[in-house]
Amino acid sequence: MFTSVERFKAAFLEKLETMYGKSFRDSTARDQYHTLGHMVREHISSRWIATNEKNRTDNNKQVYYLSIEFLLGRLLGSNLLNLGIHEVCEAGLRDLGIDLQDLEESEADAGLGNGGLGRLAACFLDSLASLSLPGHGCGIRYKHGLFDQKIVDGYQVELPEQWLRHGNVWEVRRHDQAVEVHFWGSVESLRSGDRLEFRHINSEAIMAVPYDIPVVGYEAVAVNTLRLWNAEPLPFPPNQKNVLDYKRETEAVSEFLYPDDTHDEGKILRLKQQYFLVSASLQNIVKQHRERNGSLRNLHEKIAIHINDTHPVLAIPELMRILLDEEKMSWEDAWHITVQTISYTNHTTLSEALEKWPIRIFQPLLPRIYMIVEEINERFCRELWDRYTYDWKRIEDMAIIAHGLVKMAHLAIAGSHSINGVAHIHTEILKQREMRLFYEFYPDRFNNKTNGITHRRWLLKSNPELSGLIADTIGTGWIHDPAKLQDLLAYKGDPAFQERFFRVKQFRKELLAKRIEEQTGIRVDTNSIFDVQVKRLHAYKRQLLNVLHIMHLYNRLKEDGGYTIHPRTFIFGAKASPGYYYAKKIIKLMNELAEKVNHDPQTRDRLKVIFLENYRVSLAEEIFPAADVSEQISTASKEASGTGNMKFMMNGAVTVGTLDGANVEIRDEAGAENAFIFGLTAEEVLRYYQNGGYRSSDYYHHDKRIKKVVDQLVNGFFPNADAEEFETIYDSLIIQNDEYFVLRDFAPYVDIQEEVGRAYQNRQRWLEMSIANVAKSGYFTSDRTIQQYANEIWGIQPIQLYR
Ligand code: B1N
Repeated sequence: MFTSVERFKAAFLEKLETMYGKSFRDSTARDQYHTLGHMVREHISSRWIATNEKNRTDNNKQVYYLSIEFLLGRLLGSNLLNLGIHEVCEAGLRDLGIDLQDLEESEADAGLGNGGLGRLAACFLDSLASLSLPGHGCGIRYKHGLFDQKIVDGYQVELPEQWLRHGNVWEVRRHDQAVEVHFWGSVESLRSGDRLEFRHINSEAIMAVPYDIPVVGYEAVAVNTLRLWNAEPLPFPPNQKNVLDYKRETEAVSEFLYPDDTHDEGKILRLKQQYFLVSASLQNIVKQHRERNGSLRNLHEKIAIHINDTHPVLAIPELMRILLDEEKMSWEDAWHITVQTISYTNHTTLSEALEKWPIRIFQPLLPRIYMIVEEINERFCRELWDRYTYDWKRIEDMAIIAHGLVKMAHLAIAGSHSINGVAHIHTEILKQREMRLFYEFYPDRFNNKTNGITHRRWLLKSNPELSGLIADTIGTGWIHDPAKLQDLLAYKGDPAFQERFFRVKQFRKELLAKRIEEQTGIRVDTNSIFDVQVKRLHAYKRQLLNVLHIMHLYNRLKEDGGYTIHPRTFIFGAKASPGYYYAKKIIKLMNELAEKVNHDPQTRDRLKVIFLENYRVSLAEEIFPAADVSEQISTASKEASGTGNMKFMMNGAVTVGTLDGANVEIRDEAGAENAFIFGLTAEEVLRYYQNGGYRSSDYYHHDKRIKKVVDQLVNGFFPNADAEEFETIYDSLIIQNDEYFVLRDFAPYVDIQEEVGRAYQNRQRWLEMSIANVAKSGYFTSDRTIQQYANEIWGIQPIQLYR
C-alpha cells in the first residue's frame, strides 16, 4: 500500500471510510492522522511479528532497558522516515489536498519523561532498532506525561498533560500478558527440608497490563518493542477492601509522571511506581526466558537487564526473589546470575538526586523485597569486613542500609556487573570522588559510556534542509555511518558550500521566527544571533548567569550610545519542577526581562529576549536547527553529560560553554578553535567546595557591572515585579554565597560573549566554525553509544533477518 502514490491514495481513502464510516470530504485532520497512523502500524506489523518470531527461535541474547521515563515525542514522522515511506505519503496526501506536516503536528507528544534521562532512553531505543540489535524498553504508561506549561503574567502555570485524550494509534494492549504485582502484607517462613522458604501473604495485588509500541529501526528490518505497563484493578478487591478506594489507589500507580529532574521525590507512590515497573517487567522477562530455555540457570547468558539510574534498582532484589522463592535456587547461585544479568548507569552526582528510602516506608510496602535487601546488605558488609577489617567508618559509608535508610545507589553498585557514567569527566568524578570507595572495591565494574543522540530524529527528520545539503555535498553514507559527516571538513572553507550552508540556517531561523511571532507576538530579526538556552530549569544549569549577562548588555546599551553589538535574540525554553520555588522565580525573571528589553525603543532592535513556553521534544525539533549559539553554562562538575549540547552541535550551533559534562568532549572533537569555553574548571569548583575560599560578595563589591545587575533584581528595575519578587535570587547570590559560582564566572562569561559577537561578524570564519561542528558531531550519535553498550556491557549481536 506504500509502493506507489496511486496505491497509497486508494488505500488511504478506503481505510478512512472503513474506520470512520464517513466520506473523505467530511473527515477532519484528526481522522486523517489516525487513518495514516493505522496504515503505518499495519505496515509495521509483519516485520514486528517476524522480529519477535526470530528472537524466539534463535534464542539469542536480548537486552531489556528498564526506565521510569521514555521521552519519545511524536512518532508518525520518525516512523515514516525510518520506514522510508515519507515521500510516498507526502505526495499522495498532497494530491488529496492534505499537508502531511499538518497531520504530523496534530499528534500529541508522548512526553513520558522530564528531560535528558528520558530522552536518552528514547534515542537508545531508536539506535537499538536501527542497528538491528535485540533490545527492548520497559516503562510505565503514564496517563499524564510531564505537565503542560503556560506562562501567565510571567509565572509558570502547570496543566495536566493529556496525550491519550484522542487515543494512541501506536500502542497495542496485550491483556493476555498481564501480570500481578503485590504490595503490603507480610512474609511467612516455612521449613522445607534443610531450606527456609518464604511466602509473601495477605498482600494487595494490582494488575499490570502491557501496552506495546513498535520501535522501527532506520531502513532496518527489525522492529523492537517498547512495553509500557498500565496499572489496573483486579476484578475483585483484595482483603475486603472498599472497591472504590482500591480502584483509585490502583489507577494512581500509572497516573502521573513525577515532574522531578535530578531530584529525588521521596513519596510512597513513587516507590510503588518503581516496584510496579520492575516487578511486571521481570515477571515478563523471566516467563519468556523459561519458555525458551526451560530453566533460569542460563538467564545471564541470554538476558541483559539495564537499569536507567537507580529508579528501577529494585530489579536486583526482585530477580533474587524470583530465583530464590520461585526457582528455589541457592543464594549463591541466584546472586551470581543476578549480578551477571544487571548493569547500571548513573546520571548524576548531585546529592539531592540520590535516592534513599526510609525503612519505615520501604519495609511495610515491600516486605519480602526488604528482607532480601537486608540479606544483600549483610553479605555485602561481611565482604567489606573481610577486606577492610576494623575500618568501621568505611563500612558504614558503603553499607546499603544505614541510619534508617536504604541507599539505592549502593544497592545498584553491589548488584550490577557494570556501572557507567555518561561522559568522560562524569565517570572520572564518580571514580575519584562520589563513588571512590566503591571504585576501590570494584575497579573493574566502572566504565564510561558518553551519551549520544539519534541523528535520525535530530538531523535527518528535524532538519531536512541541512540533511539535503549534506547529502548533495558528501552523499548519503553518513546516514548509516555518522562518522562520515567528517567528509564535510573538506568543504568548510568552500565559499559556495558556505553560502548554501548559511542559507539553510537563515531559512530555519525564519521558520523559528514565525513560530516565535505566533506564540509571543514578538518579531525577531533573523539577522541577529540566535542565542539559545533550552533545558530544564535548575540552579546548577545557571540560566541566571545568562539572564544577568543580558541585563548587563542592556545596561551598557543604555549607558553608552556609542556601544555597538551585533544584534542578538536570546531564546529560552525551560520547565521548572512545580515544587521548585527558586526555579520558578527564574522563569518569572526571564519573562520580566523580556518585557523590559523587548519594548525599549533604545535597545529593541539590538536585543530581544524570548521565552518559549512549554518546551518539549516537538518544539525542540524546531529550535535546534535555527540556533547560532548553544548555551551550555552549567557550573563545572555538575552536569553529568548534557545531550542538548549534542543536538545543537549537529545542527551547526557553536557552543558557549563551561568544561562540564560532554562539553569537554565536544570541544575536543570540534577543536578548541570552534567552541567558546570559559569559566571555572571542575577541579577548581570541587577545590572551592572542599577548601572554601569563595566569597561572592567580593565579586559583587569589586565589579561594578555585577553590582549593578544584582541590585537591579531588587531595586524596582522591573516595573511589573514587586520589590520582593526576586529577593530569593538576590539572597542566593549574596547572602547564601552563590553556591553555583554565578558571580565568579560572570566576567569570563561577559568576555567570551563579546568574542562570540565579534566572531559572528566575520561570516566566513563563523561558517567555518559552524560547519566544523556539524562535521565532528558523528561521535555524538547514540548509534556509537549503543554499539559500545552492546559490545562492552551487554554482549549482544545484531539479529539476522531478511526482508
Ligand atoms: O541525565 C542526562 C544527562 O545528560 C544530564 O546531564 C543529567 O542531568 C540527566 C531523577 C534524573 N540525571 N538525573 C536525572 C531524572 C529524573 C529523576 O526523577 C534524576 N536526569 C539526569 C542523560 O544522561
